[in-house]
Amino acid sequence: MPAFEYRSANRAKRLSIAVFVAIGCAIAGVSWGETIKGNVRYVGAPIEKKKVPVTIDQYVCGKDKESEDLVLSSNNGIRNAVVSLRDPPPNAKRDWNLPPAKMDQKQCSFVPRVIVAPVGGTVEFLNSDRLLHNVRSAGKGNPPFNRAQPHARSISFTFKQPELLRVDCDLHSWMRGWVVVAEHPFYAVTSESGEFTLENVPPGKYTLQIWQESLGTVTQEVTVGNKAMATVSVEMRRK
Ligand SMILES: [Cu+2]
Repeated sequence: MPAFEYRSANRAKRLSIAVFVAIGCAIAGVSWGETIKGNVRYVGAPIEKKKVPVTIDQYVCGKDKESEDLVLSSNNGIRNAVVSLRDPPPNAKRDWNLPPAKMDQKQCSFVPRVIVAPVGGTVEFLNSDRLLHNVRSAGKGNPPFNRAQPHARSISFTFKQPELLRVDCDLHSWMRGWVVVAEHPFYAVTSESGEFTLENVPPGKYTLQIWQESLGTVTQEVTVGNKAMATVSVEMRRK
């Protein structure tokens, strides 16, 4: 076989193998990206648990509430920290599939306290308590809102701009929630034990941004390779 034909045949063979693997992965639902798995941990002086004075509506809210602005697991895993890629890969999908974001009001707390919603997505606020709450937020990129919310009424808002929004209830001063309006899919909220997973991240070097409402923001570099799962341990402390 002449050299040229041989090279062409080889190239065609390599191409067909690549196409075959790509189709195989697509059928199997395998993505090309990798997973970043990690945990966010508190380091520093022990945190004293703060009590929140419940002055009204104790029949629903309870008499004693613990502050939820920094909740740690038994080994100092930080709950409700938001982990994201500061510089997402190019062409990061804007309209990704997230289940509809919901934030309930239960026993006079926002549950979950921290949620992520995509830009253009809707957040539904609920009230499971048999009393009146309200939901108020003074966003800058998104229109501010302030709506009374009787029991069992659902109120939905759509957010058009990426922003970190604080949500309050004016009737119960301790109530606080956070809506993270995200412009790309690489966001995660840490679990009770401080763990998080970011999936389908293309190989590359990234800066992780980690935010927690009472500890602020820290960053950490992470490299995602072609094979192994990237694991990260993040430490946060009081500033
Ligand atoms: Cu309330």
